[in-house]
Amino acid sequence: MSERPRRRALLALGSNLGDRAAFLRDAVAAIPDVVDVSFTYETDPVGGPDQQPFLNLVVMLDTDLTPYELLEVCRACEMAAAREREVRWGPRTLDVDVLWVDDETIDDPPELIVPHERMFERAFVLVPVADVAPDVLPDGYDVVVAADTEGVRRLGSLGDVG
Ligand code: X6L
Ligand code: MG
Ligand code: MG
Repeated sequence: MSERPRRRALLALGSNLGDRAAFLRDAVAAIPDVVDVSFTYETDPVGGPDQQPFLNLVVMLDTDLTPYELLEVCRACEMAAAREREVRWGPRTLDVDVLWVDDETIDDPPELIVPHERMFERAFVLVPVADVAPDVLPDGYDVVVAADTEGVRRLGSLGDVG
């Protein structure tokens, strides 16, 4: 029998269309094995066309799901939010990305790259990661500076937002 070890995984969630907090809340409720949720941040959009600010957060899972199974979880959440893909990097009701799975590296573009290729570059990811899993951040990374300089504002716990 093959083992299905439980491991820590991090997923990043973002929304900048419609009732942003409701899309995030519904997704967090639907994701299996969630053991921690970062604060929720309002963040200036990075890349893509001119668009509204995002709400971003990160969830931590203790899960035996594989990275590919986690990708399916992400896609199911986006489908449930009726995400439409029109403009590249454009506005979306819900974006869910696999950021990190302990002891896993996967390089299978465009399907799946773990750790996520942009996770160590974007304050809208790094700041909430620091809430739930600061040990995965690059050595010496200064979250406070990143948040101040890159348009990331802490709103509070997801339950209090909206
Ligand atoms: C040069 C080339 C500069 C590419 C930036 C960065 C593209 C990030 C796409 C880039 C570049 C992305 C979110 C967002 C997006 C989000 C906020 C992306 C994909 N998603 N901005 N922009 N939050 N604040 O979740 O991450 S589009
Ligand atoms: Mg994304
Ligand atoms: Mg995505």
